[in-house]
Amino acid sequence: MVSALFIIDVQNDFTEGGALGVAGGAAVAADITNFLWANAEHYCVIVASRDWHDADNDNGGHFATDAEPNFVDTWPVHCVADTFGAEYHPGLNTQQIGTHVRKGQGAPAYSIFEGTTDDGETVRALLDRLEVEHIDIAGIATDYCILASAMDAVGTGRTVTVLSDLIAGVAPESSAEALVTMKDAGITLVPDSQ
Ligand code: VGL
Repeated sequence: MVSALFIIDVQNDFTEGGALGVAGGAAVAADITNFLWANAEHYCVIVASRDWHDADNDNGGHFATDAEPNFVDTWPVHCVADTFGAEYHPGLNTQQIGTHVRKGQGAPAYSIFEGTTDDGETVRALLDRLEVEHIDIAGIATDYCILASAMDAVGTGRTVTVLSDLIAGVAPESSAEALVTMKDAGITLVPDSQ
């Protein structure tokens, strides 16, 4: 089986102390690094995404500028391109990441499939070119970018597994709902606590 690993948005702003810090984010970075030591060789490609928003606009209403963020579809300013908050968390070892995807320039982009690689390729084209059959997914945030990326991944007709020990969510309730939604869509959770 030809498998890819997606590492979603393990960035300073999505970890503790960041603009949109998610509890458990730093642990996810460290745990993915450990996972990579043991498992990186099983993947034909390891793809990591970063939210990469514009500094000079509200990114299509994604940043709450006139009101308080609702933490559902408006957010504090986060992951502005070329800032510390947009960098990968230092606990994530990026050595084995072969492909870097950036998304969200001027618009909300929860799914890795909305981004492009440093070579300008879409994620869909990359997967097709490498004849990827299966995708494992880890990272942040369970209830937003993991959910959107996993649903798009399964929508390409591939089998998808969310590594549920290697994810962290914005809110407990929406994260639990996201796991159910993913499972209902035929996505495998490993381990499966649902
Ligand atoms: C995300 C909220 C806003 C995520 C991105 O990475 O899940 N969440 N932007």
